[in-house]
Amino acid sequence: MSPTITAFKASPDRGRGLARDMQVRWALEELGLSYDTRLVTFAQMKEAEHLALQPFGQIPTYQDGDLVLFESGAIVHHLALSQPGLLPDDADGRARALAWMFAALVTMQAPIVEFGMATILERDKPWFEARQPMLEQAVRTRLEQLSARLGDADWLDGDFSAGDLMMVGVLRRLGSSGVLTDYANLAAYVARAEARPAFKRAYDDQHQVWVEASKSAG
Ligand code: GTB
Repeated sequence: MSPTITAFKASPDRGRGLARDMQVRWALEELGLSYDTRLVTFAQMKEAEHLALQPFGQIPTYQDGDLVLFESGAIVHHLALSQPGLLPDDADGRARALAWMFAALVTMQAPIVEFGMATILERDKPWFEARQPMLEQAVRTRLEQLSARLGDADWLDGDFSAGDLMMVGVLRRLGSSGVLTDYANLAAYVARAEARPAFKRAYDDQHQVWVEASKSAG
């Protein structure tokens, strides 16, 4: 039986592939694994049935037989370990790919999400004008460091890995801010990842969910 993931019934990102089911879909596609998707509303995510899968009432979740997982990074790591394709063969290489996954989810994601959320939620607050440049600078500091490390390489450490998948998933959240365009090698890195057939399949599938949701809403 195929595993089942959960995703937004009507994603607030309007099908731009920014919700975190995207990384799980992408990993499944990279590995050539089929899967089912169960769509949930915000209300359903807070009900006991979903909380049993995801204690924080969020998507994505992953169910495969008796195994229930939450946290997109843990799900992608589990999938990457399950078969070749997203991690190097050698133990040291696998450890370094895991380090890049953590770097994406902790070091890069924290300032990027804080910057993005403030842009959306704090525009009318008295502190916005003073705080926003500081949040943007925190993002730029990390982008400069990442850009220096990537240099002119295609991927962060050898072949494309789960580390790149998670990193690109985080960097894509900067899309509408325009900040990424100041870092040419990072913008090219994201574009290179988005050109992968597995990314496109995952993107199209989650986009179709939003298309269907908007049809039934209208
Ligand atoms: N650490 C968890 C993981 O990586 O799995 C975080 C999961 C998470 O943040 N899930 C969000 C969620 O379920 C959806 S992805 N939120 C509902 C809730 O908390 O009630 C985050 C997200 C949401 C919206 C956009 N967007 O509109 O652009 C982008 C990303």
